[in-house]
Amino acid sequence: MARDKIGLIGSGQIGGTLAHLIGLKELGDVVMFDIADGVPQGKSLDIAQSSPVEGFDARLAGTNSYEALEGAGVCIVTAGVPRKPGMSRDDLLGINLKVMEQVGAGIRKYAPDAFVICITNPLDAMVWALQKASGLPAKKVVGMAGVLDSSRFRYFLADEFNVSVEDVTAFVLGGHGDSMVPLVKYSTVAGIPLPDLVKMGWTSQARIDEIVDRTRNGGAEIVNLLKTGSAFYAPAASAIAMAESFLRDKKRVLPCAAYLNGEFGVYDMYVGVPVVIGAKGVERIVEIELAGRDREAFDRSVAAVQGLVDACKKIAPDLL
Ligand code: A3D
Repeated sequence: MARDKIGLIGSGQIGGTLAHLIGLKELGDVVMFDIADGVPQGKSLDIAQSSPVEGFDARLAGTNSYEALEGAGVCIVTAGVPRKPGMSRDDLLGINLKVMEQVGAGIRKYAPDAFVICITNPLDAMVWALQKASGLPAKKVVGMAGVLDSSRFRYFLADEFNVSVEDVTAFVLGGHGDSMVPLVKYSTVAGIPLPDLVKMGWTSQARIDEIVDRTRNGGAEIVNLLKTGSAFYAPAASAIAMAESFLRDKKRVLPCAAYLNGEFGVYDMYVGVPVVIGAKGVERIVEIELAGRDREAFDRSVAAVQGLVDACKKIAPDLL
């Protein structure tokens, strides 16, 4: 069987890490695309030259032309510009929206059957715009945020309890970052929910609240440490987990920004919810009952995403 072809649209910090991981995991052949001349070519060659040492077989190529994405089964999108000092959220939205329009057109033309994972920020609005611009079925276009947010939460919890990260599960809903909604009662250590662990004296509610807060600000903590740029190892690993579930039809249950049209009472928006990812893309949306404070927090998160989507609609009415 021929290897899968994976297109990486954007070859910056995350794009390079994605290519390296795809090679190490032998997930397929890689085409790195970027508007910056030489960057995708240089990074793909560098990673290809590591393959004899690491012992993986994959073809890696770099390009500045969308044509090279022809036939890609998966496209992971990180193209865009980061927010710079003095730039408002709306300025960033406007610039990256234009990028999503270009990327969407390229995918529609050369990789219309691909499973598309968007990482570009502001995530929930950009994945919405990318789906509209590409015209691909909504179940084939998802956003990566929840896997990263829940991985950060799991890591902090494992550290708190001094147990393996493998035995910690975390459940998060809602938009990316500040408005993320961690569902503490569905987050567990070996199946034991966090509220029970508080009762068992493993930790206190105050510590859990601190960990939730640190998770919500997980991206900003790294930006402050790095001074330039944002996190890229964990975001890349998270997108790879989603791509792998699609390519290997694993049907993993992962929190992703998925298109909702009625589920959770949300219409025509991408919001972070648990989904099953298999060979058909988003095969199922796991619609849990939300009540009380969880519902309120989710609604607040949805309202924040709605604000961004409304801004997109104003800037680019043709997308609708
Ligand atoms: P960076 O290293 O700047 O890479 C972005 C790349 O996009 C650069 O190489 C640019 O040349 C390229 N680019 C710009 N415009 C275009 C275009 N029109 N077509 C093709 N390529 C283009 O950024 P990064 O890799 O660190 O991050 C990529 C994106 O992911 C950013 O928008 C980040 O904000 C976002 N991000 C999201 C998360 C989430 O959890 C959602 C986490 C971390 C980063």
